[in-house]
Amino acid sequence: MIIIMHPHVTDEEIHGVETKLKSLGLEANISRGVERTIIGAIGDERKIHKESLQALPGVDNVMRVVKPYKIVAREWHEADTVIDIQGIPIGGHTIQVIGGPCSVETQSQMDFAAQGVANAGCRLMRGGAFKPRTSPYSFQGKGLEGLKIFHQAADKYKLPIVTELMDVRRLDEFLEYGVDVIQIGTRNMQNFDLLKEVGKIHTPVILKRGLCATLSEWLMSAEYIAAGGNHNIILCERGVRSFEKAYRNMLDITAIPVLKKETHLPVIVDPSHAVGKAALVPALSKAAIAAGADGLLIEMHPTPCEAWCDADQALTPDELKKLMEELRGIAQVMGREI
Ligand SMILES: [Mn+2]
Repeated sequence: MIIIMHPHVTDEEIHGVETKLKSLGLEANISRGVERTIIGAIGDERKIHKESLQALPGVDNVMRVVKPYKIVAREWHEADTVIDIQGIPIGGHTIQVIGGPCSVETQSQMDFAAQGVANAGCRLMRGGAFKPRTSPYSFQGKGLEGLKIFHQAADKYKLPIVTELMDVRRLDEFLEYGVDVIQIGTRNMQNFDLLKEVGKIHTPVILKRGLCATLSEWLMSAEYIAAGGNHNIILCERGVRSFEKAYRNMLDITAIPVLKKETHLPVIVDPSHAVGKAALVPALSKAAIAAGADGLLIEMHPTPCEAWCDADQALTPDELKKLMEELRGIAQVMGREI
């Protein structure tokens, strides 16, 4: 059961609902979003009479949500959620492409990358300062210095920055350095402590799908963030592990329309990490838009063959620009724009 409160609810009204639930032997999970406060009733729901809660001050609606994920479920929120990132909407009519290198390397590399991203018509930029690498001997990222370099490059073109948070102890620094979108990577999709912490802030979060995660597990992870009060969640399909060796991962295109049915959250696709080869990125990007994705996360490097990380899958600035032009055609067919 979820209790959706009025937009301008008072603390007293929230407390009233909490008290009522407690008197019925249930616990209340209070999720204070920017726009809405949603109270989840935890416990034996059979004791609750919907009407008695509905009548409480401040209550907008009471719903029984059958799904294990509630706040992120389409069941209670029919309309698509549109997330605002420094004035750039994700999840609405316009498809957003987030471009940039795998990792932050040097100031000039990031300057050229930002120029390429802006020139291609992308409105957000990606780049990793803290890198989750399979081998401990691989390059681990530039760390906080990388965030500074990233901002300096992206600010020139007013591109909000997207970067991965791996360690909960870095969250304050991420906020201090003005990270616009926090990415939770595939390996951390079920790092519940991390999810709970990003649930306490309101910075938008891109939650990537785990390597072997089912859609239900993924949505439960999103629910962890939402339950804490952060409703600004963007799901990112990035390929799942399969038996196939010809490419890096298998992009689950089917996940896009299924997620669109299950959740009101925006769904974006990362074709670069899915396929792992630059030449195949355009085909997957087009397929993703055609299947209903709200955006793409694409790796682009000023000189891919010199990239310190994921060199095989990065597009050149020219290739990104060409792809953006092709994607505009697909978006138009879909009744959308880029
Ligand atoms: Mn990468």
